[in-house]
Amino acid sequence: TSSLITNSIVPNCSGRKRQSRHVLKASAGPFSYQKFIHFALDETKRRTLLIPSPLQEKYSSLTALDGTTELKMLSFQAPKMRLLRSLSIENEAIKILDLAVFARPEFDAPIFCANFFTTATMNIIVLDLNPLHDVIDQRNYKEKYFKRLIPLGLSFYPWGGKLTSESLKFFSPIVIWTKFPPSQDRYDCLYSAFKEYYQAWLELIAQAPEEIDPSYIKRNREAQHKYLTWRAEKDPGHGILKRLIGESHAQDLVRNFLFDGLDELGSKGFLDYFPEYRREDGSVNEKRSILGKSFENRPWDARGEFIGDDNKI
Ligand code: BLA
Repeated sequence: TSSLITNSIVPNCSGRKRQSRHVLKASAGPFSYQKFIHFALDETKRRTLLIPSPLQEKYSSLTALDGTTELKMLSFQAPKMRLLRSLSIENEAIKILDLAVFARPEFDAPIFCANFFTTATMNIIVLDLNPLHDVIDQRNYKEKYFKRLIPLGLSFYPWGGKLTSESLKFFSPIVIWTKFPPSQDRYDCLYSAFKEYYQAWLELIAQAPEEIDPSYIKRNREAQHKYLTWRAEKDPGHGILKRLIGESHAQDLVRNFLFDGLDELGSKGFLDYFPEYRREDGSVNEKRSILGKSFENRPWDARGEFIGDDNKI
């Protein structure tokens, strides 16, 4: 593995900039997301009874069409957790982690979401507690879960730039949406942030009261179903999965593993939730965005107030 030495300004995790002579690994080589998964599982087991999900039997590992890349799947459930699942894909050239935890619909807790895509030249990072309900217009939901977490979101990460506007509705004021070139410092910071966000999420779910009003439970179920429907149809990772394991395996993995619950939590289809994607012949527009890309800069201020253009979402 060759490495190149550069002089760059590297932010540390606390947000202060410092000058450092920095070693950039020229390949995605020794770095791995496995310890992120281990951390999440260990911490969850410390706090609740985690048992394997029925999905585990069917989804455990898969070898890609190239004959070498392994896809590893883990899935669990717990008294308050409908599904904790991770997909990791690692080879010499790429490292991918998709880890999410969905509460049972009796809880309106956010969805833990870690999506990391790493190549030899670039990292595409989303780390968030995706809100189940609107945090732009529904003040009370934002206050309930995010008010005390706002300081968590003030880490150094520069905003990753324009993104499909639809995605923003699924993000919280503390979202870490960023891109960066390979750097050990940044991986270390990312691991710290992951640990903090995961602990914060575990605390939220531990404290979340169980809803007994059927209309609230229904609302939570529908919100989760809409989220699953969006991601099962439009998640940016799909293209890569198709290339790795072929169209039909990718479809199955996405619909029945990553975003499991589509068939149980609701019966609406993609176009019911996102009618703007309807084409004249009634099919779903394949574009990844109808609203277009926007938000060049972070649309949340340091107090967690939305400062983006509402018309864009
Ligand atoms: C890019 N991934 C992105 C982008 C976002 C996300 C916002 C920027 C491109 C855009 O959509 O405008 C992630 N988007 C999310 C998440 C949500 C969302 C988490 O709406 C949740 C609601 N990324 C992965 C995995 C792979 C992956 C598992 O998490 C591969 C298997 C790849 N993401 C990936 C790639 C890009 C990307 C290749 C860049 C390609 C592109 O912009 O289309």
